[in-house]
Amino acid sequence: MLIKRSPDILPSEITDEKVYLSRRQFMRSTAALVAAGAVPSLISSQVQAKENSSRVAWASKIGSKLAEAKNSPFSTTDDPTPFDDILQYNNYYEFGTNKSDPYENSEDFEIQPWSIKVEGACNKPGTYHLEDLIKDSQLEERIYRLRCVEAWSMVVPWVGIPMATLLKKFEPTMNAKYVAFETVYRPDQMPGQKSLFSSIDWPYREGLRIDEAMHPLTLAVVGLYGKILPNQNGAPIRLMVPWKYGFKSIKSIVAIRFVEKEPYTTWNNIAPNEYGFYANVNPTVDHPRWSQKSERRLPGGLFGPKRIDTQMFNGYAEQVASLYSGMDLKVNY
Ligand SMILES: Nc1nc2c(c(=O)[nH]1)N[C@H]1C(S)=C(S)[C@@H](COP(=O)(O)O)O[C@H]1N2
Ligand SMILES: [Mo]
Repeated sequence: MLIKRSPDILPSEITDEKVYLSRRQFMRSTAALVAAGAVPSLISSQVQAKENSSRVAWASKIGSKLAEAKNSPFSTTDDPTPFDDILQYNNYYEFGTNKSDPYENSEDFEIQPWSIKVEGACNKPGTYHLEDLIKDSQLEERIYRLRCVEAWSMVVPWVGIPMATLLKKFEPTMNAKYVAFETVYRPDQMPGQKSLFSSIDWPYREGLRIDEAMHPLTLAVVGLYGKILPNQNGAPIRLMVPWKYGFKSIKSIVAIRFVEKEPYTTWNNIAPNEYGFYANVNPTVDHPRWSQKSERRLPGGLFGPKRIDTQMFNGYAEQVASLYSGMDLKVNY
């Protein structure tokens, strides 16, 4: 996601395979790979999400619902990535740009009380307490592949409700062609939002076409591995759109807006030629600076990173390809 090269991004993430292999001459030993974080599962022991009183309060509100989450037929049979890796290898620039920063810096982030402001083309705008929005809904566990635009991927057992179930509560009108989402702006708890070097115009914003937002695969996530979402993964509520690059799946949502025109979205605004509004996972359309044909699946193996082919729509083509029929996906990347 970075515009300029930064040492925290592994060559494997941002360069094509050929350049990557030649750079690897310099860091061939397993020790060097471990130090560089290429094999996170080796360096992480059993860590837990860091707790604070607001998290304990939230867990006491929805813990029993999480425990009753039902399995979903939409889950992949790919091996889930270990909890440790999901907790410590994150993109959440509000807490810093290194992969371990969100784990390190989000301990004091407060997730209670939490409300969401709903605006725009709907019959039920207003400010809603999060618990009121999910208390009547059955939670589901959905094991999804997550493919970052940086060419790494994980498999995550999310817990949530269909985004459609959430959005329908607000009764969107015919003018709701898109849905815009916004992350909380709280610089006192989010050091990245105070950084003078940030290229992001806070708050982080994302958006979907209404049919994408209402698609049965699109999830409003409140949990992970059966627990409330860790702060670094977007507590207390985030979006998950499994067929799109990870940056679409915005974290810690405080605003939902139904709009008529394609909304402002953070990465598209920073570098429109690199990060499209659609951002569908597509191995046939390379990022201008690296290939999207394959990805590094976390965790790595004992002897190095695990590279696998990237699938069209991240493997969800059967369910979502029809959303884009007639569209040129090289133009609408
Ligand atoms: N608010 C916010 N949401 C965000 C991001 C971010 O920096 N800020 N990063 C995105 C990117 S690039 C990815 S790959 C995923 C990572 O989710 P994870 O850390 O839970 O694996 O979150 C996305 N959502
Ligand atoms: Mo990402």
